[in-house]
Amino acid sequence: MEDCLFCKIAAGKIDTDFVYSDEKLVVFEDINPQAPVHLLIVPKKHISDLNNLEEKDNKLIGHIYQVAKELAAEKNIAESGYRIVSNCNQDGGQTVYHIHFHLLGGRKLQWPPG
Ligand code: IU
Repeated sequence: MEDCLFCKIAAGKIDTDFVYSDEKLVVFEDINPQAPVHLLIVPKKHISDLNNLEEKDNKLIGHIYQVAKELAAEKNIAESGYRIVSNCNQDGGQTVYHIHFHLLGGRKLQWPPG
């Protein structure tokens, strides 16, 4: 996807400090953090949103949660708690149409979300 911002970031075409990266995904700090810890976990594969997730992506999604868990421990929020969020479409608050997972923590998060 040539015009996709997160594809470009994941491919290293836009200068970005990665907190973590491997062959399947990259992780970087959200440009507009909503919590003391706010990381974006972004697969290298272009999937526009959760509605377009396929069965063959299940292993990737499992890997994303494993990496999220490890990063939460590294950021010292594993014990206090944290949240993984993937917004889908307009009502879900999605603004970037390349699937991603917000890892939020470092403060008491409200529920229900706004
Ligand atoms: P959303 O769930 O699609 O709204 O999440 C997109 C996030 O990407 C949002 O939190 C933005 O602050 C963030 N972001 C970014 O980190 N860097 C960018 O260049 C852009 C958006 I555009």
